Amino acid sequence: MKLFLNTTSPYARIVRISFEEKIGNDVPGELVDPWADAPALLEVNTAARVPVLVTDEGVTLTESLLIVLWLERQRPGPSLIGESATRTIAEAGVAMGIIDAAVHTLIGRKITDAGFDEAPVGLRRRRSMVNGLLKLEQDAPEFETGTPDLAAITAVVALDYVRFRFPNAGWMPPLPRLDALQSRLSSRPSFERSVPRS
Ligand SMILES: N[C@@H](CCC(=O)N[C@@H](CS)C(=O)NCC(=O)O)C(=O)O
Repeated sequence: MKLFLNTTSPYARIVRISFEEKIGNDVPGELVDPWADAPALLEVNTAARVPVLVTDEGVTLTESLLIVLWLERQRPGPSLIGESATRTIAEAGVAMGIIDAAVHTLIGRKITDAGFDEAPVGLRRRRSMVNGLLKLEQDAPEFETGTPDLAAITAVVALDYVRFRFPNAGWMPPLPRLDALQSRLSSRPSFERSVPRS
């Protein structure tokens, strides 16, 4: 089994954390730069994006949440779905909206580096980040002990990624409840090992 990843992708981080929480180890990884069109990555993903999981049978799986779905089927315990599947999936959806908006902003800067963030589409993406974070703050995913569920995992991945990509952003609202969740989870090996770094 092998995971194609880079050290900044929040999508790859969700998969890494999910694996480590389930099986107790980081999944073996191959670092690639998705923007460099590495032949090895193009061979396993026509979309040339990370993450990609190559299973022991040699099947390639793409899309972070589909990989987590596959993992959940392969290894039902401990579950990442938590006590209430509806709540977990609803909250994870909000976190994915934040992650997508942040990643799209970075991509927008690649397309037109002239002020993408302040352009109408850039401002929509910023609104998605702020409103998504505020929604999660209002009803923050819970974690006390045991295995964090997908809602808690994606919320912390989203928060860490926005802070990593937009340090000192004046538009970041105060997020005390999300910060408290982040500090409860950040020392777990799965979160610590995968913290975004350039
Ligand atoms: N929906 C995909 C998104 C994956 C994605 O966009 N990955 C980024 C890295 S954060 C990438 O590889 N981008 C390269 C590109 O868009 O060409 C998932 O959930 O896995």
